[in-house]
Amino acid sequence: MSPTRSGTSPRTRRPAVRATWGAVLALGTTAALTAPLTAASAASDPGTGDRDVRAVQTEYPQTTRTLRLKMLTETQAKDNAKFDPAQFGKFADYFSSPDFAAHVAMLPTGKVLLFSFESVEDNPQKEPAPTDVIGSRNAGTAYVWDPAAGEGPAAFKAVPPPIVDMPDGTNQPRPAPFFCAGHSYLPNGMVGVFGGNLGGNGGTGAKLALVFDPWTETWHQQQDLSVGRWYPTVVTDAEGRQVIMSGQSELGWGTPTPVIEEFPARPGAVPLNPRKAPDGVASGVWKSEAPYRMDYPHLFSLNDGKIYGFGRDADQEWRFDPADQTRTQLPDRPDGGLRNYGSAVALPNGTQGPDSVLILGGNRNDPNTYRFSGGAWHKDTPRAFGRTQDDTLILPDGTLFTVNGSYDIRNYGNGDLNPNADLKYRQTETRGADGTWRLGPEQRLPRGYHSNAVILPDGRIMVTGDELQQIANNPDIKSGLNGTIEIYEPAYLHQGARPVLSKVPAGAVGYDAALTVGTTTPGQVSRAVLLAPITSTHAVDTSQRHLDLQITGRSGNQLTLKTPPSANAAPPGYYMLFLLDDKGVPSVAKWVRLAP
Ligand SMILES: [Cu+2]
Repeated sequence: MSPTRSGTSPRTRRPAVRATWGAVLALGTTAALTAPLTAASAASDPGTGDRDVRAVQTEYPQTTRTLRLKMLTETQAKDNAKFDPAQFGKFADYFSSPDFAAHVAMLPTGKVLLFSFESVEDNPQKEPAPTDVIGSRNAGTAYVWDPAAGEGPAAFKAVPPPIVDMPDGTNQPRPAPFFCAGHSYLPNGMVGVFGGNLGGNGGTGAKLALVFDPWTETWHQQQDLSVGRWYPTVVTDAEGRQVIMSGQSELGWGTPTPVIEEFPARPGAVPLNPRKAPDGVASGVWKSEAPYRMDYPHLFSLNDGKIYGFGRDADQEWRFDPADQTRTQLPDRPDGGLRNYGSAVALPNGTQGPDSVLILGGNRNDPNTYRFSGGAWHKDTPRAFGRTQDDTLILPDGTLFTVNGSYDIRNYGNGDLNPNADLKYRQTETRGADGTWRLGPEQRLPRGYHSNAVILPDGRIMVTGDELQQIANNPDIKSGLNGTIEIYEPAYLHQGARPVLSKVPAGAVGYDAALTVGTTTPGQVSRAVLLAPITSTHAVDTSQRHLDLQITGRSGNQLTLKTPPSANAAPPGYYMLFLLDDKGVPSVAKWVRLAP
């Protein structure tokens, strides 16, 4: 066990509790799902008589999955009946997906990229990820989901990563094992994915560098990074260069790399052309380092053009300057402890772009939130309870929405690799304009480790991820659809007629410039908001960003807006433009590309 680990790693620990769930679930009560279980419950298993099922399915049969999902569905409906959709929004849909979606990216085509790995387990009481597996079973998977196509297998398209021969000594080609990598957007709207898993040694960093082109829906391999990175973070800076920090190196778990790299290497130009994907492009090493003890730091490019890096350890907080590649120490986070996989967001700041960051989850015992602004930390309004593995999204109206969460890695409150969840973590929570939080409707599936959520251009929220719960509650384990997606409709979608954004310019728009757009509801528009798309994993989302745009002119069905003042305020790339009415109800967004 490495000293950098808290001792709770599912990668190295076996489950403390092994139970068969059929007998327990047959009781058909919520208590059965929330009570601690013992081996004594491993009784009459309806799956054991079936000679065709694989061993793992015998250990955890379909009947168990079906009953569990039924119970979660029923308790969700019952508990959510008290929430008025016009006040709290509602969970509106739930359907199967072909990917676990440990990683997601909202694409400027309107589709969503989902990627993860081939699982090595159908039994959710065992580690499902091929983290320690060496050879071809350590492989990546990827799909795009088209929300316009709804649900069902035809709404998804497989977009597997390139076949690669990893340097693991086996000579076994496989789809690139890019899971537990880091990612952010290139300024041309493509997704850069860096790092991955080489297998063995408790989690070993791969040097993979890949770019996904959302228009051709193809992957493009770049030159290897200089070090392996498993659990790195990537942020796009104001120039549009992707800065890559941390991650366990090619030597294995417990060897986080301090090396900072950027893509593409200087002096190469950043990719600005949406029709041209980089191929075989090199990354470059920074002159200063980022010596994070823990991986997946929260990185943000704020409106001073600097990168702020908030480590999970309270004393590992730094500011990085991409211009001269230097590092400056920031004050320690005041909670003084370790925050393990909680969310963080760069807070909306009018038309100027974010200058502060809110650190939220990561400590199940601490409901407080911590805001870094003006060079100092401030204890901010608490949520209802502490949770880890949560995702917090900035909605078009500037409110924050927390979804997902659990007790610890692969732990839902009843021990490692025990899918029996403390159901309080299913509750969503929203931070309103007054800065206070309130609990809202609950999601169907508890989703912890590897959970994700993105805001769709139509304002709905897609919730997905967490292979362990998706396996434990799969409506048909033989279907090949391993994951699930749940759709949440925020309260703003239950307020009646929405403003309409009818037209935006086809080409790129510059900074501090006039932006003329069309609307068929000019009298219903009081605000214009740019929202950066979300690409997230492991509660890390460096990309999301919220800016108000000044409305400088109105003429009939045309509005003139003023674009952000500089690339520091909003790095070059694709943004969703929403028009909002005076109640905060957003239009369906259209994509706008900012370019220098
Ligand atoms: Cu992971």
